[in-house]
Amino acid sequence: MEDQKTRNWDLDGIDSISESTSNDKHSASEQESQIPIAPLIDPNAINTGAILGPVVIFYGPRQVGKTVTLIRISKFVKKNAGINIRVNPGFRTDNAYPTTINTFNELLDKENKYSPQRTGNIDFLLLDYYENGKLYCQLLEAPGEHFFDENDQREPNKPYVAYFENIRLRDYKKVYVLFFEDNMFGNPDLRERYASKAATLINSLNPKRDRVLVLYNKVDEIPAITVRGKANVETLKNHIFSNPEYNEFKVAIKKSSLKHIYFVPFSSGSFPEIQGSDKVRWVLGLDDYPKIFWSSIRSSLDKKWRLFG
Ligand SMILES: Nc1nc2c(ncn2[C@@H]2O[C@H](COP(=O)(O)OP(=O)(O)OP(=O)(O)O)[C@@H](O)[C@H]2O)c(=O)[nH]1
Ligand SMILES: [Mg+2]
Repeated sequence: MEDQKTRNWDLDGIDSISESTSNDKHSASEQESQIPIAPLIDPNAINTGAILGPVVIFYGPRQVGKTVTLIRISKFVKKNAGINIRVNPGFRTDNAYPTTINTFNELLDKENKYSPQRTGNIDFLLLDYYENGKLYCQLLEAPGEHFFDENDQREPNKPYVAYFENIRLRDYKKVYVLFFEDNMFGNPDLRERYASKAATLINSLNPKRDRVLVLYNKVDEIPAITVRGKANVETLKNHIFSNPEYNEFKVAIKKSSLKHIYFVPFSSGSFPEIQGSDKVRWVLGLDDYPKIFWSSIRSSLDKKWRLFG
């Protein structure tokens, strides 16, 4: 695995995410002074053989909300869609993976009080979604810099890490969920470079086995595309396509022979800051967003591609 020096993989992160930590033993200043340095993951500890497909890949940079979305959609499908969820136990063989599994399971079952602000220990995992006892699909979340590293000047041309290349080339069915948010990176140049990398990905896909879903996250923060609290898909599309920074992305989408590309506005809720604390409360949003996201995933996973289906 290359260049993980800035990885925000904080194994103490659980302190800020579980309810049991409301008597947090760290003061805010202590927490701020902790500079989370990621442990390097040995590439040999990543077992892509655990991916049988179809796999839904959460593709997006750091902090765009992949982990929070993973938790939100998982809570929704578990409660409303009869899906049984298991963190795939064989995806990583490093010593930190059991903590990842426990943290995810804890977040899935508990009512979250705090936003998983330091989601480091649940940043890299494979979920198995079972329906009627059969594996329906898998969801992969990986650290943002594995897709686009805003700290690396080579972007958008930085090569992907080896395990992701391996997944990309495999024949199982894949749905790439391309994450965007408003004012991404707070930097137009980075937005353009990220969109360019996403465009290159789209151009490289195989319409026979690949699907794309564009997820525009944190729409709770964009009154311009929400009407009566709900985001409108056409407004969202215009919002993306009218942005010159996303021109290359727009061209790739328009030229693509991929089957239907879904545009999904998304919000996991709202995240009000708690005064005097470095924590952010997570007020779970309405089910509308995960409902639409889930039905778009299902539609993307055409029946004939379903494993055992
Ligand atoms: N307003 C708003 N904020 C959100 C939403 N989802 C996530 N966030 C915020 O974004 C932060 C980052 O979310 P993560 O899910 O950790 O981001 P990530 O993409 O997994 O980041 P990496 O694991 O570093 O690649 C969270 O701590 C939340 O404060 C949302 O729906 N709305
Ligand atoms: Mg994450």
